[in-house]
Amino acid sequence: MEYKSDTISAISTPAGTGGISVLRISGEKAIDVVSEIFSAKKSLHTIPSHKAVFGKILDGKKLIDEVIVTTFRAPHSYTGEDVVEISCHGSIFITNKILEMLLQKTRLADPGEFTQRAFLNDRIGLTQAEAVGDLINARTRISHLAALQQFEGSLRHRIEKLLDKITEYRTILELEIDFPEQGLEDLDKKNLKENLNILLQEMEQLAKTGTEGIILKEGLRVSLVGAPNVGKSSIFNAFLETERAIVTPHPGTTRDYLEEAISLKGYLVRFFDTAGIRDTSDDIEKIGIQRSYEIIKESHKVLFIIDGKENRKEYEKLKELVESARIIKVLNKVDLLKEKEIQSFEENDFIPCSTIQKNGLQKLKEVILRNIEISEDELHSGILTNTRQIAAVKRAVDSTRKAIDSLQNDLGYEFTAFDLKEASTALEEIIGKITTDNILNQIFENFCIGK
Ligand SMILES: Nc1nc2c(ncn2[C@@H]2O[C@H](COP(=O)(O)OP(=O)(O)OP(=O)(O)O)[C@@H](O)[C@H]2O)c(=O)[nH]1
Ligand SMILES: [Mg+2]
Repeated sequence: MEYKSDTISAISTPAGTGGISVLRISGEKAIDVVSEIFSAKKSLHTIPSHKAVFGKILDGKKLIDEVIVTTFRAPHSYTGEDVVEISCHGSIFITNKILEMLLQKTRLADPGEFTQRAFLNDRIGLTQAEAVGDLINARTRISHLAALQQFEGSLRHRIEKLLDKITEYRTILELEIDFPEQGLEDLDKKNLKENLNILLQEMEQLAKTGTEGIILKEGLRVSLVGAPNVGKSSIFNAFLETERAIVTPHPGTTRDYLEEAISLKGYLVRFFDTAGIRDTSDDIEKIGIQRSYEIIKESHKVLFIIDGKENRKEYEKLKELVESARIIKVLNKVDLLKEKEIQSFEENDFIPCSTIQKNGLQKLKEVILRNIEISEDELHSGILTNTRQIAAVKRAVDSTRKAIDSLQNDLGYEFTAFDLKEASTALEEIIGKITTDNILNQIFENFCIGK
């Protein structure tokens, strides 16, 4: 990627009014440009790096604000270039006015451009750069932990270990290709095969972490589904602990789906309350039900709710849309049912609850989190958290499988070496040893301006 070394500036704090706002300027001219509009006891040029100074921002002779300015001189800054940060009063007018003044001599930063420069200047690795975006977006304890782990380099270490192994096996093969007369002993070949199989397992293990990693970051999607009036919206409200959805005794109350997120034991869980599923001639309700189906298909978990009737037809329909493993069967309104009736549903794996008596909801929450809880040990060892990383590891897995096949079928060591090189390339892409403009654009376009 072509490195643009011009000086950039941006507002780094969110748009709106706050106690303070921070503007950031990075590049060769950063200190010069700020000096021109900043007046303090000493010139910015003489102030040591990493020191904050108090002064005034002036537009000509007109006072705009009293501010604190901090300089970070290259290479000891976030981007590796000269960086200046201006903390001003958090008024939209003041912040925009200062930005406008800066933009007369600098360019507005692209989204993520500060972090992109940090990467291009070797201040941080690629997985770390991605983690910066995740850190900013982390909304719960676990997503914060996952982002922090990646930022600290856990994923990079895990990938580097795999790469070391591949290099070792490639060296053995290259030696054999260059000096065939020495001949790989049968024992060595068997050994190599075993090692490649272990490597494959380790890669598959890593690939598997991606599903959980994405859930940690983007949230577990849980939909509440069932016939009208069974209490979907009531359960939705109970989880959120607010009266978010309208609840009435009339079937067909919820027309369009509602989405709200909560943190369950530190996990981000996104609940979707949907329109009750039934045959209807009402056009609006039909569209709502169609949307329910779409939500169901994209859910990680589906709570199939009934209120004492079998609802066999609805359940069969649901099974056409999602695999049974994702369905959690719930029997609501148990306050209206007899003990015997409840028992027979329990025998069929229904979890009993009542939003009126407020029981069974705790158990439901536990079942929702089942199978997605990730141990902190696993988090520390480095997990995949986005589709780019997952796709690359899958390519590495495929290439390693091919390498094992070619070795098994005696196709020639060149083939095995070639496949292993492919596996290496795929893994190197993840940690940024190999990058293309495409990869970088994909990573940084999701950032906000000012980071
Ligand atoms: N007895 C009893 N009534 C309940 C319980 N949960 C909900 N209800 C009542 O059942 C009725 C329907 O509840 P909703 O939550 O609106 O049901 P829904 O499944 O969202 O219905 P639609 O939006 O029409 O599909 C309301 O009158 C609720 O007060 C419960 O645990 N026990
Ligand atoms: Mg409803």
